[in-house]
Amino acid sequence: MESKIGMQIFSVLLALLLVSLIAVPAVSAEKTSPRMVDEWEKEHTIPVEHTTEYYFEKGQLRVRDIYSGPDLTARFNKDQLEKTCSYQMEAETAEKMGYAEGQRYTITENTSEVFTSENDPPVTLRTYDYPQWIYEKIEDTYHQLDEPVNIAWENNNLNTVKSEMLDEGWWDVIAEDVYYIYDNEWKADDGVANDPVRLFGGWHIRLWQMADGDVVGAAHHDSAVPHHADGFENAEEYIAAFYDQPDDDMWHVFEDYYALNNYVADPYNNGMCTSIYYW
Ligand SMILES: [Ca+2]
Ligand SMILES: [Ca+2]
Ligand SMILES: [Ca+2]
Repeated sequence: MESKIGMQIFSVLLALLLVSLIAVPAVSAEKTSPRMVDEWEKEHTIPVEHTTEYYFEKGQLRVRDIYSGPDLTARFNKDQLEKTCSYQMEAETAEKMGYAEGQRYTITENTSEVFTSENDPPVTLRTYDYPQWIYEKIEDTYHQLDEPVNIAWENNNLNTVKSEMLDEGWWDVIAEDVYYIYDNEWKADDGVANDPVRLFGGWHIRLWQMADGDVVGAAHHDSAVPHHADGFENAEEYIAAFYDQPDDDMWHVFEDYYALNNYVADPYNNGMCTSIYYW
């Protein structure tokens, strides 16, 4: 009897935990931060209304993000910018997460976001060795995310970098929303994660091979589906440690080594990128 009640309490706690994971709105991280904001960023910051719609039907959770506002319309000549992501999910899981079949849930926030067009890429007054931020593509615009580049492999290649993660049992073919950096051109990421789906969360890094021979990564911990980053600094450390094991003779890890001026308050990113060398 006692254990049955125990199980029931456990189930309720689990359900509450899942609901609380979902109830955290997937809003952008804190904008007011000690980092210096470049002129280019200031010029491209636009006040917008951001609406997120969640809709679960027939084993699929659809998340639709819509950005709108007069400044956005004036700049891009569109009423709104819209993007939809879909996640496969059992009805039972969706229900535990608080999504009822056929029901629409909506969250709206007023925010200021950096948007640009393909031919108007980010420029910084100071040149950094690596890109600072990553972007999502919405229709034909690029939206700067509060997601930093936080690991760099000097003079290396994507497959060598990946091999240390694959050795840990990580996956190269994963479900992910493709994001971009600007490196003389807009480049799509190649992601690696500890779980291909990360239904209840997981570790994930997006990687890019840069034109100058370096590899850069945006490491984060993903929340449960629908994903948003709920950790940066912890993921940077967790992944960097794969290159600093007793048998990693050639790798040399310098934690928080390069100032990239991309501090994020929440989830915390200290603005210092970890540099990893191979020699
Ligand atoms: Ca991949
Ligand atoms: Ca290793
Ligand atoms: Ca760091």
